[in-house]
Amino acid sequence: MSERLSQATLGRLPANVERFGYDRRRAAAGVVHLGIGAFHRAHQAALFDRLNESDPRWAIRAASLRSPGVRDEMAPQDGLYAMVVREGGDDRVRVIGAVREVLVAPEDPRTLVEALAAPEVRLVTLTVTEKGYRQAPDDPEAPRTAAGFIAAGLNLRRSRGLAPFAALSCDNLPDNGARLREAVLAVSDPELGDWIGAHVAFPKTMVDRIVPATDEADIASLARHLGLVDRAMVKTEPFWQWVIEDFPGDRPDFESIGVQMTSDVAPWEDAKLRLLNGAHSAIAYLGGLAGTDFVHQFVADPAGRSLVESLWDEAQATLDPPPGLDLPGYREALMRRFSNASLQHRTRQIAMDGSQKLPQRLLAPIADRLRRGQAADVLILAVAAWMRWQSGCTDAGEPFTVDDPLASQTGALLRSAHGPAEQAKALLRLDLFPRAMAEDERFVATVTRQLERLCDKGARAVVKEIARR
Ligand code: CS2
Repeated sequence: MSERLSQATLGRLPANVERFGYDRRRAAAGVVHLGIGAFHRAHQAALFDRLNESDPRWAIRAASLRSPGVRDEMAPQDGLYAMVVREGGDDRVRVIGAVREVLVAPEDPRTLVEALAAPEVRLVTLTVTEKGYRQAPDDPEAPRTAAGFIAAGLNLRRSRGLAPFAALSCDNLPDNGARLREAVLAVSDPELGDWIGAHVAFPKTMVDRIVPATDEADIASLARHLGLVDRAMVKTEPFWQWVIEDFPGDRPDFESIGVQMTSDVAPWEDAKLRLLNGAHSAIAYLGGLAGTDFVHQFVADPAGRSLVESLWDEAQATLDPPPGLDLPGYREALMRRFSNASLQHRTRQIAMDGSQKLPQRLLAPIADRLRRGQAADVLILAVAAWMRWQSGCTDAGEPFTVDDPLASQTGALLRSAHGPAEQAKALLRLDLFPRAMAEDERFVATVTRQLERLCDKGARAVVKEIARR
């Protein structure tokens, strides 16, 4: 079987496959999305697919800022793909029609700038991952980065007398709106900067849905179900959440699709980053070192589960939960989400780009606890596990490539040091560690002790010891 899912083959889908319920050709493309990965396809695009049923102004023109991979998968399918929602051996499949086309920025930057300046565009959204916000300054005349494209698009709109769009960062960073605004202003000339300052909204957002990378087995099993091949499919869990700082202007009726609009995203963001993502990173490094392939396997082991609960006890005490967030209930739901065995979420996937993730997930709650004179042994153990991960070797001696923008730097620092104490000290020189923390004696002593334990006994034994405590 090799025939693809597409507009022409839609009619052949089995009856139990749900599909978009609006006329795609008549929907206006009110959104440009930068960075079309699996997360976007399973979160925002799937939600806007619902939105278009009542207000067909929110089709998406998406762009890849780096490679043509996603475009090459989606173009032969007319932008269609299936979202497979998995839990307990039960798969619900919906074909999503919200993505109109995929542009590849490096192939044709002008077309993307023109797309950003199209009159019907009201909203520009981004998922460019954490490292997308730390790129070198860009040139709006020949943009390469998300910030560069946004500045160039806004500049063109201003010169044509068009209203600006709102720019919505959907990446897992605290204060993501302010970071995006800063990055865009850094590449704008003063006049454009003033216009942006006066007219452009950069709302803060919190996004949540677990979306493991699709593999060939997923594609093959969906093909058996659909009778058609879909190389752009995504798999995900039933849960999703999106909290957006409310903003003025012609925006989608977010409330109608279940998005939470608020004046204060920060407490939602902190809870999600420190509980969900913090635990994810701990599982990624401790599990990865121990040879545990999947998140659900880590929490199926009582010792792993108890480690996650201890980490949450430490992190939870640093939170100031927003009204409406019941932390014990949130933790219980999270543990259920992590236990979802049909997702097959790889620890290696989460381990990626740790240097960009640690500050908001682990170092921020550690700093809060140190400031209050509280111990943070489990959070610091997770940092030590990240340090050990930088050696590129599991506890069983299996080598792997450290996938991180700082990998060559961390590799060099480790090679210059002998033994865990020197290694910890060397890595603490990296910018990602706030100076006050790198010089805090309690922190240095604890991270060194935890790294020594990991090197001596291996991650699995250390996790067991902590569970027995
Ligand atoms: C994960 C996140 O890969 C990772 O770093 O922690 O992608 C996580 O699955 C999402 O933030 C869930 O919303």
